[in-house]
Amino acid sequence: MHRFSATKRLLDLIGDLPVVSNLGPTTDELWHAGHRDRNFYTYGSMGLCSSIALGVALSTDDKVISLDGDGSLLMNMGAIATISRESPANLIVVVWDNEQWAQTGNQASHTAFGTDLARVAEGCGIEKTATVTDEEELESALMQALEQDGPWFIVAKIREEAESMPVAPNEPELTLHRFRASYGA
Ligand SMILES: Cc1ncc(C[n+]2csc(CCOP(=O)(O)OP(=O)(O)O)c2C)c(N)n1
Ligand SMILES: [Mg+2]
Repeated sequence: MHRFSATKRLLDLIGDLPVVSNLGPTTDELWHAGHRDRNFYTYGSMGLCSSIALGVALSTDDKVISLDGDGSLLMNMGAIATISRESPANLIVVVWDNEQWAQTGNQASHTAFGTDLARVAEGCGIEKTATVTDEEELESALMQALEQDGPWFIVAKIREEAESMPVAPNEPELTLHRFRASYGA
C-alpha cells in the first residue's frame, strides 16, 4: 500500500472530520490529496502529531484522525500511554508504518526490526487496534473506527514510492488559525 493513494481513500471516507498530520511526507501527501480547512499539518514538531490530535479529540465530540509516522511515534512512545490514560472515544490514530525515517534519508526504523506498535498500544491499554497491509483492510478498519467508540490505533503498513511529492506550503500560523476558524474559534 502507498500512503498517497491510501490518504485519498481516507479523505473520501471521513467527510468533514478533522485530520492532524505528521511532519514530512504525510503532510505533503495530505495537502496534495485534498487540502481542506480541517487539515492540521504539523511542521518540524516530530513526535507531537498524536499528542496534538489527542488535545483536539478532548476538545470536540467529532471523531479526530491522527495520521502519524512510525519514526515519530517511536520518538514519543509515551504519547500512546497518555492516549490510553485519557481514552477519548473519538480519537483514531493511523500510523503510516514504512519502517523507516523517510524524510531524513530512509533510515530503517525499529519497526523494521520487530517493534510492533499495535502491540505497544495494546500493552498501554488500548483495546481497539488493527494492523492493515492494503487499502481494502484500511478502509474496513476505518469504517469500524468511525462507527464504534475508540480510541482506535491502526498501524498501516506502507511502502515508499520512488518519487516523493512536492513539499506542501509551510504555513504554521495560517494552519492554526484556519483550523481553529473551522470550529468557529
Ligand atoms: C526532534 C526532531 N528530531 C529530528 C527531526 C528530523 N526529522 C524530521 S522528519 C523525521 C523522520 C520522521 O519519521 P516518520 O515519523 O517515520 O515519518 P516518515 O518520514 O517515515 O514519513 C526526522 C528524523 C525533527 N524534525 N525533530
Ligand atoms: Mg516512517
